[in-house]
Amino acid sequence: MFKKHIPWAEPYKIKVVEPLKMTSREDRLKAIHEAGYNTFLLRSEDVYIDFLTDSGTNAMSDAQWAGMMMGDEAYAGSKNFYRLEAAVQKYYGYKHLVPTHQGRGAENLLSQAMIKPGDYVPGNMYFTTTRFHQEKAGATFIDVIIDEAHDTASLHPFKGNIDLQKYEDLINRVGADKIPYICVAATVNMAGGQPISMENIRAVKELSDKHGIKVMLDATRAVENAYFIQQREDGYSDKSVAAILLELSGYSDGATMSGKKDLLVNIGGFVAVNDWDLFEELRNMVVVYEGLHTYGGLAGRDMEAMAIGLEEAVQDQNISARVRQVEYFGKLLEKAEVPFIKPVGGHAIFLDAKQFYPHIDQEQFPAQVLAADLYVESGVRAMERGIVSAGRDIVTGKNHKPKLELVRLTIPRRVYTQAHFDVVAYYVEELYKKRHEAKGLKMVYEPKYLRFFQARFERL
Ligand code: PLI
Repeated sequence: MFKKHIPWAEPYKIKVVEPLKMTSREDRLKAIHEAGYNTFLLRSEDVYIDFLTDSGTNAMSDAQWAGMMMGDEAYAGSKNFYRLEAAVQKYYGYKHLVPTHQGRGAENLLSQAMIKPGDYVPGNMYFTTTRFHQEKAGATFIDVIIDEAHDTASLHPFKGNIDLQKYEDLINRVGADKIPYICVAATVNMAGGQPISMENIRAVKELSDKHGIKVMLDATRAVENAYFIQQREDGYSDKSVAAILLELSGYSDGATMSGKKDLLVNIGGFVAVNDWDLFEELRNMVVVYEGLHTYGGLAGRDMEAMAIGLEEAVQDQNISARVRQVEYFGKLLEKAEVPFIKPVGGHAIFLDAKQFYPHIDQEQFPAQVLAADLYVESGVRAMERGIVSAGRDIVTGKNHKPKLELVRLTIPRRVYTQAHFDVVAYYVEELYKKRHEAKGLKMVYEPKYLRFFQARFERL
């Protein structure tokens, strides 16, 4: 265990460096204009510090790079698949593994295998790709997260918890036979990287079992969730993160996984389940969408790096340093009195754009504006997580209007040092000082699917 009063440091040192490019304000004004005020459309070469995402942006260890040389690039039965399968069984406890190229590949397979048109899938807030695949398979997504998750000021330690009453009400309203599974995210990305408690997921599993509903975990950042349980929940402070992770996933029947986050790789994912018949269906489908069931769209070397990454990710000192970097950054912003979601989550700081730019109407995309302005101010890239990301209702075509209008400053694992956080915090504060000057945007191009990735905007 790590005592709060003892200074901490990253449990690694730097062996290879990648130079960063600094640009002028003029360069950045031109770049953001050309990118249609969408940070997803910037060229990475035009970015100074890249806090767009923690997805696939991890720095791998020397052991992982060495493991990549051990890639067994056989079409079928690669030894790296069996190594990954064993690691997933050991740390998550699921019986059967189907690798996929990344998380949304796993979501596609699971949604198609489990959902019938007219079904309902409850979840603790939505994630963009997850909800998309559920809806594409014919389900209606129902948010059953606790109300505190929508309140940026609430200091609830487990804002990712499911509201059991909301869940039970849904079961009573539509019937358990219309609910193939509940999708439980650990941590909850869109709520600010907020964890679910062990007590809550245990209760969710009990209620689900009573009604014959499966519990499917979005395990993308479950190691971070396990760390929060160790730090915040009674009875867990003496347990290892690995032991907590195993107990947590034990309250689910399977999981989809984006290895690009917790598992310290640049590409990879999987779906893992306990039920043999479901596994058979997934294993059958993966050959259509991803590749043979022993590689699922990955090279052997990628599976090896993911297996080694999983072993590294669950080490207490590794995950502690990961989350404490985010906390350090949060403390700097707190000192600057910038509005952001508290408590600080596991992978990112989420600026509260509604409070940052209260004069910009939600229909004029305050979070999109803030992400663009931060880039112009500093070369730092962040991501909109508000009305643009929320998209449109699949039936009515109307904009979803999420309560949370956020800009996510996401921390890649093992990539940046504390000095980078000092720099980013400085620029966020500078921008906050001139917040009254900001002007809204209008959307001039809206893609049909997951619009936030490619939408274009103009200044009002
Ligand atoms: O990006 P993928 O396809 O490997 O994974 C999709 C995905 C599923 N669940 C959760 C909670 C995610 O955060 C997630 C991807 N997140 C991205 C890309 C992010 O920037 O947060």
